Amino acid sequence: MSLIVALDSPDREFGSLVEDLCDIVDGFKLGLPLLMGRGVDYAARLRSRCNRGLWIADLKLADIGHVMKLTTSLVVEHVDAVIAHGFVGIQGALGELKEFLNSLGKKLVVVASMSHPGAREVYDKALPLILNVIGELEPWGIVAPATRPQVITSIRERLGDSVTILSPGVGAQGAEPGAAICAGADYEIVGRLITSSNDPRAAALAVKDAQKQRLQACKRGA
Ligand code: 3DU
Repeated sequence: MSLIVALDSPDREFGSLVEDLCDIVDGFKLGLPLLMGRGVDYAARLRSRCNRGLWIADLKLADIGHVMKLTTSLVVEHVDAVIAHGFVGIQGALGELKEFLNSLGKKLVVVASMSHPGAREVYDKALPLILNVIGELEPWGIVAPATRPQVITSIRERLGDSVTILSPGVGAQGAEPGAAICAGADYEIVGRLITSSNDPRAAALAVKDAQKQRLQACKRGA
């Protein structure tokens, strides 16, 4: 199963957690509070504890291309992929960022929609426009909400299999492990359910097990 762990808290020491989870997860997503609180060098220190899987800087960029490139350049050497918002569009923004990341052999992940309830207020209404941007830009990956699997399914139908879909919202935000994968996602992103556990390795293994069971059930059409 495909599991990426979100590390967000700036006042936690995540080194041993990363080491503990390294052989059972598919990567780590580093949030802005962590990167701002601990500094970008912390990303390198964490990565030295687990040099496998996909490492993502969740910068949630939404600016002109010039500034998004400046921000990205501060951390990009320590990660494989960077997350940006889709609503800023391509010209003078995501197009420049994608070119910059391509030149470094790094991946661009674009937010198509979000997992919190307020995403219905604007994001859901803007989804067709954002999908136009994504369809034209062809980023490596997109973010779509595990909390609303029907959004994932409609995005997968619209964009096809070539894009990688990463879905946050599992656990603390209410989605059950496996629901997003059943709906068409490639990875589920899980933060607090694992990082706040007394035994993060056992929590991650439980998520993987639940994903497997859910996927078997949805393949049977349950
Ligand atoms: O709720 P959790 O603790 O599992 O963390 C979810 C992570 O995914 C967190 O890093 C957050 O910034 C990110 N995320 C969303 O929760 C929702 C989105 O739509 C996009 C990213």
